[in-house]
This record gives sequence, structure tokens and C-alpha cells, in this order.
Amino acid sequence: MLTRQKMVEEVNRIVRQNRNKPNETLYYFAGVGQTTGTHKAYHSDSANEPAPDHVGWNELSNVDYEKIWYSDDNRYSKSHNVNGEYALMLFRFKIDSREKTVKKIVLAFEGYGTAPAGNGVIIKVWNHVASAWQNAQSGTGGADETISITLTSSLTDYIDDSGYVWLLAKTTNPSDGITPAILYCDYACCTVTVNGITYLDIVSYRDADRVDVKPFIFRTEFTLKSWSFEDIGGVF
Ligand SMILES: [Ca+2]
Repeated sequence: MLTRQKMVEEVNRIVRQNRNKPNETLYYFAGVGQTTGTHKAYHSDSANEPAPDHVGWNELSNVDYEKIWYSDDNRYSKSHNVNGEYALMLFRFKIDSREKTVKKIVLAFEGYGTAPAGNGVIIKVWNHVASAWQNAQSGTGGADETISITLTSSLTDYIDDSGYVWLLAKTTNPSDGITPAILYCDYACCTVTVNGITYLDIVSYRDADRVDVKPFIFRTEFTLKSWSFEDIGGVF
């Protein structure tokens, strides 16, 4: 009996790991702080759009990291008051999947920007091959909205050699030196979809012991539900 209990527990343990997200992984900042080695967030101010390795990026403090942990209307804000310059943020997501297995990346920023010439925020993703910020998306709100970038091709151009995907956010308009440009961020995340992952769950199980033989045969039947493999063509 003890053995059977352990078997059931083990099957449940394995299945649980495959149950929740068939082939999608959500990366976000919950629990991240300055000592965390995976995801990172930075702020800056500039008239331009600095590359991820620019020295002008400053990492968020632990207190400010907590403001972007969840979509909970607790927002980090970056205010900047120099004529012609923008308030900016930079997000680094560490992707666990091997880059050649990735088939879709969705980057999302929840927040907004304000500036004397108008509200709005612009987001872009870093192409490390072209060394350029690309795929701009924008919002025009003066209150929280979620803006996203969806990538489905040339994905290895957007996952750098360290497995990082970089997202830039900036106010659409700059400060005029009298009124600041302010960038507000409630939450940011990155969803990665990969090829070739199965989905498995237990529909039911029942004990079907045979006690008319000696020794008894302890038997448990599982009914499983799974999604099939996707053909990944042996490319990696
Ligand atoms: Ca938040």
C-alpha cells in the first residue's frame, strides 16, 4: 500500500510539472531584486534611445522593483525634467528555453507616460544582431494601458547570446524643462512560446487490485490526457 501511494504521488508530481502551461512560459518580476541574477529593470533619461549596455542605465532599487512585481496599480515612476529629454525604462528578461526552440515572444508593458506635449508611451525590443531598437508599439493614454510587441520571426535576433530579451519603454514626448516627462510602470512581462512540448494531465485513476491470486497484485489504472508532440524537424 505504501508503495502504491508513493507511485501515485510520483505520477502526480511528474504530471503537475507538465500540466499548467503546455508550451508557454511567463516571465515577470515578482520576487526580483538587485541581487537577482535573472530579470533586471533599469531607468534612465535621455534625448535618445540608449542601447542595453549603455552606462546611463541605473538599476531599480529593491523598493522600486516591488512596484513592478504585479499588475496591482502600485507603479514605479520615472520623472525627468530636462528640455528635450525623455524618461525611460529598460527591462531584461532571462529566457530559459534554448533560443532555437522559441516560436513566439510577446512583450508587454502596463503603464503610461505624461509630458507637456501629450500623454503616451513607446516600447521597443532590442535586435542584438542589428544593434537597434525595433518593432515599436505605442499607447496614448494618461492612465494604465497594456502595450505589447509580438515577435514570430527572426526570433534569435531578439534573444542575445546570454539568453536575454530586452524591452525599452519611454515617454512619447519629452520634457520641456518646465514640466517633467514622467513614465509610469505598473507591470511588465514576457511570454515565450516554444515548439515541441507535450501537455499531460490525469483525468482519473482507480485502484484495480487483484486479490484472488497470491501474492496479491496491487494495480492502479490511470486515464491520462495529453497533447501530441509538434514536429520540430531535428533542427537542434
Ligand atoms: Ca505594480
